[in-house]
Formats: sequence, C-alpha cells, structure tokens
Amino acid sequence: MTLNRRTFLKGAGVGTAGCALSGILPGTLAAYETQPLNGLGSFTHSVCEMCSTRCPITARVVDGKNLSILGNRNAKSFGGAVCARGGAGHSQLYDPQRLVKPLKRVGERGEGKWQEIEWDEAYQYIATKMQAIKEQHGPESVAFSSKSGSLANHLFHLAKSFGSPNTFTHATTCPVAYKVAAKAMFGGSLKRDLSNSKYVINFGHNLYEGINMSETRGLMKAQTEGGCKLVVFEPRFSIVADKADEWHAIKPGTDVTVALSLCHVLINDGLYDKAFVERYVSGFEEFAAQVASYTPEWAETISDVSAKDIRRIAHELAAAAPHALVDFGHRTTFTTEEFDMRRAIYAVNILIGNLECKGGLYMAKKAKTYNKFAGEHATPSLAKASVKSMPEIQAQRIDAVDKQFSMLWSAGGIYQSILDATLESKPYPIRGWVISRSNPMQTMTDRAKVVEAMQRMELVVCCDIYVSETAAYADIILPESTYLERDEEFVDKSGKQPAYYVRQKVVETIGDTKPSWLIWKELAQAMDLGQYFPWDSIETLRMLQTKNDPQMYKAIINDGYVSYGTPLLLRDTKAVAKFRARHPQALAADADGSYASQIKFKTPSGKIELYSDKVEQMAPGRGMIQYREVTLKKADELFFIQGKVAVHTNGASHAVPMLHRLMPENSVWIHPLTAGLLNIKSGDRIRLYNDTGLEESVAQVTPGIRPDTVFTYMGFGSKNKEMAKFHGKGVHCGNLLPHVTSPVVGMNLHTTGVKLLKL
Ligand SMILES: Nc1nc2c(c(=O)[nH]1)N[C@H]1C(S)=C(S)[C@@H](COP(=O)(O)OP(=O)(O)OC[C@H]3O[C@@H](n4cnc5c(=O)[nH]c(N)nc54)[C@H](O)[C@@H]3O)O[C@H]1N2
Ligand SMILES: Nc1nc2c(c(=O)[nH]1)N[C@H]1C(S)=C(S)[C@@H](COP(=O)(O)OP(=O)(O)OC[C@H]3O[C@@H](n4cnc5c(=O)[nH]c(N)nc54)[C@H](O)[C@@H]3O)O[C@H]1N2
Ligand code: SF4
Ligand SMILES: [Mo]
Repeated sequence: MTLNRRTFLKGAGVGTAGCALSGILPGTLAAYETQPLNGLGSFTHSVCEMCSTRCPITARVVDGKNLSILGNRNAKSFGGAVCARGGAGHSQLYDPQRLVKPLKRVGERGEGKWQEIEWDEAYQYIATKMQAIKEQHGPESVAFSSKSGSLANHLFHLAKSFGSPNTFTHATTCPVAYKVAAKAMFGGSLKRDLSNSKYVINFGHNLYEGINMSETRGLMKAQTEGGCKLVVFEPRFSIVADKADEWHAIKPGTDVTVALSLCHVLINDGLYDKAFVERYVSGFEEFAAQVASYTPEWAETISDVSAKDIRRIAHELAAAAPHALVDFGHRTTFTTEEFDMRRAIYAVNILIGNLECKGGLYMAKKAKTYNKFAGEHATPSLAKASVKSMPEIQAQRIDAVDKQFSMLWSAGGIYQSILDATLESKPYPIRGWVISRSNPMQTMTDRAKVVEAMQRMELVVCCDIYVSETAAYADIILPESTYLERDEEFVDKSGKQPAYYVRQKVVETIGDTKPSWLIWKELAQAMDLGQYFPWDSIETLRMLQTKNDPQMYKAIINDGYVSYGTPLLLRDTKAVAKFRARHPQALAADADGSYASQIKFKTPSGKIELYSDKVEQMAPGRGMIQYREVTLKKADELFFIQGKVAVHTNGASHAVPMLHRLMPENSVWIHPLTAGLLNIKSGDRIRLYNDTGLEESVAQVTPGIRPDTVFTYMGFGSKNKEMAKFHGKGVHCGNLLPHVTSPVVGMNLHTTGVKLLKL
C-alpha cells in the first residue's frame, strides 16, 4: 500500500465512533501502513520546526518519502548542519501517534474521549461557540495564542477580524526580558557576533544544549578556531560550563550582582571605552554613581563568585574589547528582576564599546538600512500583505492594566495574564481560548491554575500536531500538517546582511491535516469573516510579498535561503571597506574608515540610555539599573532550576520515536552533600514538593551542581494519558512553579524552591 494522501483519507474515514483510551487513539497515524524505501531521491530546501529556532534545512526525499534532513548549505553560518532534533524530523513526520484528523471531545475536559470529525463540522462547532461568546460578552472575551513566527500572524489576523485585541505569543515564558531591556537602552534589538568574539562571558546561556544552530556553531567556531576564552556563570556544570575555560557555580538568581560589579571595576579601574561612552551614551554619570557601591566584594557575598575572579575577569574582558561580549542569554526567567539583570549585561557591553564591532553586539541590517548605506537598491525587500478596513477594536487588552508593561505588548503580551483574567476577572474574564503551536499546560507555570482556567472556558480550541497536554483539555483539536508537509510565506532572516528564506513542502500531506494559515482562513469563512482573508494560497501571499521583485521570488524558491550583499558592521573598518568596494555609490565613510557617525538609536534621547526617563515614567523608581533583592525560595528549600536538553524540545518532542528512545525521562541533579543528608543515591525515586505542587522522579547524584540547588531538564512528566509513551515520565516543571508576573517585562518565573523526599 502506498503512503499517499488518498489512502490516508480513505483510512481516516473508518472508526469515527467516540472511544476511550485503548491502545490506538482515533485521529492518529497509528493504523496506517508504511512501505520500504529505495532509489536516490530528490532534495527540497525548507525550514526546520523541530524547535522555534527554525534553521534552514535541505530534506532528501525518496519515492515521496522523507529520508533524511541536513542543513541548507546556502546558509553559511549554519554550516550545512542540523541538531539531533532537526535530524529527527522524519521520525516525527511518520510517528504513528501524530494527529491526522480533527478530533472532538466527547467526554469531560481532559477525560481523553475523542471522536474523529470532518473539518467542516469542526469549523461549524467553533464558529457557533465563538459567535455566541461574541454576542454575549464581546469579541475580546476570546483569547488567541501561538508561539511567535510567521503562522502566529495568521491566527492573530483572525483575532483582529473577529474583533479581539487579546493575542499572545509565548514571549513572557521565554525571551522578552532581554528584548524589552534592549528596547529601553538601545531602542531596538541586538544580535551577538559570537563566532568572531575573543572573549565571551556567559550567564546561563545554554548554547550547547539549548541549541540555535547558527549561534551554537558561532560559539564553537570562536572557541575552536578563534582562540576565544569562555567564562561561564552557571549553578550547574552544563555542557557549556564543561566546554568553558572557567566555570563559576553562581548562586541562582544572583547574576545581576556579578554583572553590576563588572561595571564597577570597568569604571573604577578606568578600563571602559571613554570615547564610545562620550559619543553614544547618556546617563553615564548617574550610572557610575549607582555602581560605585556594587563592588566585587559586595557581589561575592551574594553570588558566591570570588571578588578576585570578578576583578580579573573585568580586566581580561577589557583587554579583549571590543572583540568581546557578555551574552545576554535567551530564556530570561531566572528571577523577577530580569529587566535589570539584562540591562546590567548590556551595560557591561556598552562600557567595553563592542557595538557594531567584530565579535561584539550589532543591529540587524535589513534591506531598508542596507540600501540606505549602499546608496542604491542593492537588496529587494519583502512587502506586507495587509488588508484594508479591518474592524476597529474598542476593548482594552487583558494585560493592559498597568502602564509599566507598555514596552512589551507589541512583543507578544503577558501570556499568563489569561489566568488572571479567567480566574479573577482581572480586568474581565476570558471565555474562549484558541491555541496554536503552544502547550501552556506544560510550558506556562502553575499547571493546576492552567487546568482550572481551561475548565472555566466555554470554548477551548487547540491546533497541534499531537494531543499535547493542552490539546488534551480542548473541545476541538485541529491537526496541523507538520512542517515537512506545508508551504509557508517568505521570512526575513537578515543579520549582518539582508537574507530571506522559505519553508517548502517536502512530502505530500499525510492524512486529513492542513497548514494553519488555511485553517484560520477557513474558520474565518465559517464566521462570515472571509473578506479579511482575500488570499487563496501561499503562492499568492508569496507573490504579494515579492511583488516588487519577481527575481527575488525565484531566488528564494530555488535556493531556500538567499542572502544579499556583504556583511556590514558599522564600526568595523574592514567590513565597511569591503561594503564600499561592492557598492560604488555607498555613503562616504568617516575619517577613520568606519560608519560610526551613522549609528542611530530609536530612544527618546537618540543615545544609548543607561538611565531611562521613559522607563521612569512607565515604572516609577526603575529608570536607573539597580540591584533589588529577590526571594526565590524559603530558607529550608533548595533552589529548583531547569534547562533544555540537546535531544528534546520543551514539551514537544517526547513522542518523536527517535528522540524518545534517546531520552524517555528526566532525572533530578542533586549534589552529593545534599543527597547524603537525605540518604538519597543515584537511581533512587524521589519526591519534589513545595506549596505549588508535587512531582516524582529519579535522583542523579552529581558534584556538577551547587549543594543548595537541584536541576532537571524541562518538558517531561506530561499528564495527558493520550500520549501513553511519555505519560507521567519524569518531573513536570510547570507543576512546581508558582504563577508569577515580573515587573516591567511581565515574565513568568522558572526558579523556585523545593524540598526533597526519598521514596
Ligand atoms: N518550567 C519551565 N517552563 C518553561 C521553560 C523552562 O525552561 N522551564 N522554558 C520556556 C521557554 S524558553 C519556551 S520557548 C516555552 C515553550 O513553550 P511552548 O511553545 O508552549 O512549547 P513547545 O513544547 O515548544 O511547543 C508547543 C506545541 O507546539 C506543537 N507543535 C510542534 N510543531 C507544530 C506545528 O508544526 N504546528 C502546530 N500547530 N503545533 C506544533 C507541539 O506539539 C507542542 O505541543 O516554554 C517555557 N516554559
Ligand atoms: N535542544 C534544545 N534546544 C533548544 C530548545 C529546546 O527545547 N531544546 N529550545 C529553544 C528555546 S525555545 C530557547 S528559549 C533556547 C533556550 O536557550 P537557553 O536560555 O540558553 O537555555 P535553557 O537551557 O533554558 O537555560 C538556561 C541555563 O540557565 C541555567 N540557569 C538556571 N538558573 C540560572 C541562574 O540563576 N543563573 C545562571 N547563570 N544560570 C541559570 C540552567 O541551568 C540552564 O543551563 O533554546 C532553544 N533551543
Ligand atoms: S536548532 Fe535543531 S531543532 Fe531547532 S530549528 Fe535548528 S535544526 Fe531544527
Ligand atoms: Mo524559548
């Protein structure tokens, strides 16, 4: 039997009666046959989605079947490689547990009783419920959430068409603090030139496990080829710590003291880049006065990092400047004071003047900026396919209750405010929740609250590729085609030079699944909102995007990833010389051969702001960076911290057969001293508990962690019985973390206290 759309559709027609959990779940791929592989095959360029890093890939297909996945060689910084998860894409594609048919809940929420239904029935059901909520409570009572990325825009477009302002990405559970901090100080986001750095200070950026192919390879290249020194502050001996020149077992949540004391030494010992500060920075005097008391000796008392080491590291960093950087991290949920933690990190970078230098921090050069410098239309840009006369939305967002958060709404909103709104009517209840490519039951905090909020809703819709823990509580599950089965729009991937890439269908769609852009369009049509979705296909959207340049369309389709021009760092005279040689009409360089005089910041003062009036007005008392004590645990508890593991993605990949075999469960890292006191040995079953919840797993006794801290890889312990393979295996971190919203950046908090018990 051939594995094609026709046979799947045929197969999907059978067994549509409601059934409980018994072996094979309706709507999954389990019942379908596969066939042996032969032949050489063809290659398709596309984009990985095994995690949200979304690396450019090239997939090999034989007889219509995806065999293997490599990195797209046209994207140089990715080195033609993928990580273990990226290489396991076909294992997800052909996983028998994958969804291939819409499901309707026929039991209680979370009971696990499902019935396969047709798409039209699913749309009708959702549309009727959404209309009823809209009429009774207003469209704002429906929230829409999705992991950020191109497909989020389609869901959010549906939200706007429907009239709801309540759209959320995962941002407050992941990166938003470093983004808001950069916005406050530089007026926009920054990138790091890891591969050219000679000295990197890393505060828990887990790049050799929490993988981003380009950055991970960048750091590897710097260390192995460029002689870069890597200094790591981490409460545990992570792989990055293992590969570092120095590992300092910092106390969780105290990194800000070390960053601030680095600033203290740079200023006090006259090591900072005075010319840079004079030219680009405002608020230096106030900042210098602020850090005067933040000595390394002070930092040592809080962080357990030796003052002598901090002084030495500050001197080494200054000696390597400007080809050096302090990494601002990725997941920024270690404390409730992440805003100042990330601002303190940027402050060190500012003091060593690494902006727009090789090995430092830089701003992305999108087509508009690049062409301005080039003095010609050197690079085509993508147009936006916008729709005129969208409905006007009157209602306020549920998270727009306090102006201290006003820098983050455009960055995705406060995701967990759905809990406050639904459970406490703050400021009004959410009654319907449309979720796509997001698993808050596992990845937001306080699982019990997420369950309670979902139980209170009149409608929960989940679009996923598996019955995720969240989908298990939905009324309707909409099965999206996996990334290897769908076409998407062109995406801007610019870094030091403009670049674009595209996701293209690698194999024919399996089963009765659809890409989410089509799902949201068809749902809109079911609610008579079709006029807001005038495009009929992804091809139309791509053509609208590239309407000014058909060549660009062809280039991206053919190569999968296309970069234009030459890398541009504005204060790197070699890069500027190369750029000017390439573009004869380019702007004249400064006397020193750089474009230093052209650097602009979109802050109120037009400078880099160490002190921010805007922040002071938004959140009184917070204009200046400062240390604030935070309490993350009770005195008799241990710090509980988490991180990514190289072979899994958050809570998403645990069913994928190849990855499941590599790591089916997480264990809990415990220091021998702590374990000894509790009579715990490696392999013992243990309980972790606190005021929020209780979890059980296996102990792993290791000196690679502080005695006051326990660690586990996140994403395990899923409690939905549909996924029998990993149900209940390991610690469910979200079940131990309290529901918290941090000031200014609105972040979730992923560090808390736990007690241990040997079982
Ligand atoms: N305790 C704790 N919590 C955390 C973290 C932590 O370290 N500790 N990390 C945080 C971080 S950094 C992040 S980014 C978030 C991640 O939070 P989420 O984005 O919620 O988590 P994921 O597990 O990455 O993916 C969400 C869902 O997407 C589904 N999915 C995968 N591919 C597709 C697709 O092509 N289409 C559709 N529709 N669905 C798909 C998966 O099956 C999964 O159910 O979690 C945060 N939560
Ligand atoms: N393999 C894999 N790769 C991924 C992902 C994945 O799920 N799996 N997810 C992607 C996503 S969504 C993201 S956001 C990135 C995440 O990228 P990172 O943020 O780099 O990764 P994490 O592992 O979440 O966490 C950070 C590290 O911080 C340490 N840590 C915890 N508390 C503290 C503290 O107070 N101070 C210090 N200094 N360190 C602390 C943890 O031990 C952990 O090693 O990875 C991306 N890449
Ligand atoms: S880091 Fe790995 S899983 Fe994530 S997008 Fe890249 S190749 Fe895929
Ligand atoms: Mo993340």
